[in-house]
Amino acid sequence: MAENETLVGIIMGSQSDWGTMKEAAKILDELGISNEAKIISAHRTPQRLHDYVDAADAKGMKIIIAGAGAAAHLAGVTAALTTLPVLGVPMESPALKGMDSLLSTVQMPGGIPVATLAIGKAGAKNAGLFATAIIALSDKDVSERLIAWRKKQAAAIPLDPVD
Ligand code: RP5
Repeated sequence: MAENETLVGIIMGSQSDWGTMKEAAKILDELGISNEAKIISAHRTPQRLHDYVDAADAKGMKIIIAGAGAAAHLAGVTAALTTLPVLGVPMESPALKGMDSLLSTVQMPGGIPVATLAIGKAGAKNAGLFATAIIALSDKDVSERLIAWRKKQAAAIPLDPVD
């Protein structure tokens, strides 16, 4: 792998999605996985999406995490343009609390897969962890870091509830 290679691309439909999508970036940073975040909309900036996916394929990116809300077609259109794994994060949209985002992200036609995570911040965090798990399949150091992260998470959870 080249020194400055970006393994995970995080794309989102709007600046308004960043408060959620930064959870993916945070976990990837914590686990030492190179990543970048860009605002790219399937509807408002379609050419930017095409250009980004073409460049991602060409420069050796491994995974794209796509977060969008409402008529959330970003992950699906991204998946249509590449065979890289695409992880979809539905935003918790104000109008329908993310059900619109969830259904429009998850319900892909057979032949073009998107792995859809939970609505909102939990989904973004888990997308970062899922991307790490994919990379860990072929990188022992990453695998060890992920195992250590899980152990630390478990150790931080108290056994006894407090009032
Ligand atoms: C989607 O529309 C974006 O992903 C965002 O979640 C939603 C609203 O966008 P803004 O109107 O806040 O820019 O495309």
